[in-house]
Amino acid sequence: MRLEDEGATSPPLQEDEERSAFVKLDPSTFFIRHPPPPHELGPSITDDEFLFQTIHMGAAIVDESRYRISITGLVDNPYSLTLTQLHALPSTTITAFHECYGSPLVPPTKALRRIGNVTWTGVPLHVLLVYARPKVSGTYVWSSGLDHGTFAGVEADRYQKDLTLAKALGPEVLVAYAMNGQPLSKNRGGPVRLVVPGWFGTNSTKWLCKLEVQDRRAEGPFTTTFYNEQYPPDDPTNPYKPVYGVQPNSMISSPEPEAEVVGAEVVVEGWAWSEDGVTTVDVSVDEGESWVDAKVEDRSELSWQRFRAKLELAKGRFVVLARAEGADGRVQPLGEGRNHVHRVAFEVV
Ligand SMILES: Nc1nc2c(c(=O)[nH]1)N[C@H]1C(S)=C(S)[C@@H](COP(=O)(O)O)O[C@H]1N2
Ligand SMILES: [Mo]
Repeated sequence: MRLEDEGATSPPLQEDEERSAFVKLDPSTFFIRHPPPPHELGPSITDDEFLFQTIHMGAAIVDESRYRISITGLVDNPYSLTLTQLHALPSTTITAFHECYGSPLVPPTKALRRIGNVTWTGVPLHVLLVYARPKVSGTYVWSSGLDHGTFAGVEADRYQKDLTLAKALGPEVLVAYAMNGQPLSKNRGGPVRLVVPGWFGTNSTKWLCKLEVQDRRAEGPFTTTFYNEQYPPDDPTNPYKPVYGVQPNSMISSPEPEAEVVGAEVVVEGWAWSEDGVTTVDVSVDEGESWVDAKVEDRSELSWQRFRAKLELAKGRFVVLARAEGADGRVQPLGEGRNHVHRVAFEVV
């Protein structure tokens, strides 16, 4: 089915009509499921049960029979889609890393490695947007979820995010209804969520009910108070920047912490990722005095990339660290930063 076909779309909705599909929140407040430690994230595709979850105000239970996604704003052809209509459109599957930025309430100094790598299936956002015919004044796309409530004492009538129209038109951005081949669960954002591969998870709005073309950034708390970064903080010359693209990052999945490795040859393995892909990963056992170049697999779609280095080591205790360089030339910091290098202590016996 194509959007142009008869019966493929539904009429535009009245203001807030899409919200009638909201039933209730469960859980009804902030909820986080932490990822397992890096050495348990060895497989290329992360199982749902190993993938972190981040929910600010509660998870929306959605009445699928009432579900409508509204495509509106600065467009010449506003319309809406039922779930059946969305499912009938040609779909795409893409493999991509999925990373949470971390708490927007504290300065971004510590690495959390709230990360996984999964496949998403859905309808490319650009297909839905082009059919709506954005006006030339349109520069952003706002996305809204069916959840609402309070986060960190701030009330929000919806979870609302934005992305630049340029990113929104990229082939990788999906209005998704499946992850790893399974329908999206409630906590994962089902029945439908936005997925913005290459950008931090916060931009991938769950329980998606509305897409609007606009001529400015969204004005709710999740794009102004939260996830609008000024770092270092309190420097008036330092502008606020939206939390969009993911910086170069990596983590070591093997050896695992406190491992006893037998023999002189130690294989260091892990994952590296960044918005534009990772070109180089270097490994060091002397806090960056000297480096060994790891082999990095080519990027496939927006997947994380495996790296592997073989080290010849004497017996004793070591701390290994890995540092990724992105295609844009940025490298992970050794010290402070939300993408600082991962260190693993182990022993050669
Ligand atoms: N509607 C809605 N979408 C949301 C959130 C939310 O609280 N509400 N959390 C965001 C954040 S911060 C992240 S990291 C990802 C997490 O997606 P996951 O729980 O499927 O891993 O969803 C994003 N989308
Ligand atoms: Mo997040």
